[in-house]
Amino acid sequence: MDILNKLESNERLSYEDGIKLYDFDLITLGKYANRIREEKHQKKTYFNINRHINPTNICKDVCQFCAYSASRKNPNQYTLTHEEILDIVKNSSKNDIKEVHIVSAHNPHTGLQWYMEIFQKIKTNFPHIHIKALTAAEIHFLSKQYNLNYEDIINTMIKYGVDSMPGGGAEIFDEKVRKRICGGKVSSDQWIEIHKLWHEKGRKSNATMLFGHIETREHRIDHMLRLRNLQDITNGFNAFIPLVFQTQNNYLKVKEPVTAHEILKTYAIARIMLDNIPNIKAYWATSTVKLALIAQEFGANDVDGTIEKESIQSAAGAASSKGIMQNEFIELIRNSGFIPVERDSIYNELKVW
Ligand code: V47
Repeated sequence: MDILNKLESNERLSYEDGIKLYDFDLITLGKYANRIREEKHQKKTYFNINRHINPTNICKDVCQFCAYSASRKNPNQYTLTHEEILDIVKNSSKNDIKEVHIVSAHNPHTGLQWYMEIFQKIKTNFPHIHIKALTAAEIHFLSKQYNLNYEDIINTMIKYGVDSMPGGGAEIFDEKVRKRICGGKVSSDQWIEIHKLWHEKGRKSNATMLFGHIETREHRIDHMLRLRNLQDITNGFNAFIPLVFQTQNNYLKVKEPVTAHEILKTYAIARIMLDNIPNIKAYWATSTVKLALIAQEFGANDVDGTIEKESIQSAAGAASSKGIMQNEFIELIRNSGFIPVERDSIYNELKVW
């Protein structure tokens, strides 16, 4: 059966089909991606009110794409105290945040308790706030550093109050590309294994893909299909988040940022290929707000959150360091013809605007 017939009859597409999709013109891709989006979510676009916190930038790994971790490119090391983190949460709770998204570098000096106890302190003081924390890359780092297995770390996270896992650290699963851009940290199979274990505890997580650097279209499709395979088994992913590579202050010599055209194609293809992941998130911090809004017509049904402070992508050039105001977000979604829906971290609808 040819791809158009498969698309018309909502049939699952193969790896080869996925690659061929990139040869389709953008408008045709958008038509099919939007049809799936509307079947699943109609005109609703999800966002949340959240706060990103990055407690330390001291990292034992040197990922070539990273401008955030303290290294030659960023000599300003920091590690927040638990009191400072609690102050941040206290201030942000005045803005009615529903989630803290806590992701750190791989700091070998702090101790496991520093990583874990902050979750307990946040939960005790702000029990209504969802804690989305620790990427699979951090879990892998902690397991190696403290000689514990993944399940020990995951059980500790749950005990200390982590509710869900963010999708970071996935980068690109292709082993050759991975070796070049982030050799030494969590491997692709380990990333998948950690999310599988987390899902088996009945918990939800997200999955990212960093694209627009040295990977090819084939690597992107391979990445998506590895996620689709796991989702068939666990159904634990809430959202797929294609992260657009930001080119500044890092070790990858990518001169030309990926084009808007290619970004929209990638969102649309993700929507089509990932038939079992309900939400495709156009993370505005990496796509820009304007493109995230257009992505709503190319399969994306989520634009992430208000964030308040963003340090990872903005270090590499993204205009996201101060987050976005809730009212502005709502107006932008509405003015682009979609229905803004505030969600919680696991996609329960909180308010239709
Ligand atoms: O894994 C690092 C990426 C990720 C760059 O789960 C870069 O809801 C672009 O995973 N250009 C961390 N990206 C952020 C992340 C995330 C963000 C928002 C929501 C969720 C979620 C997860 O940031 C890393 C890495 O792939 N990153 N450097 C860069 N130069």
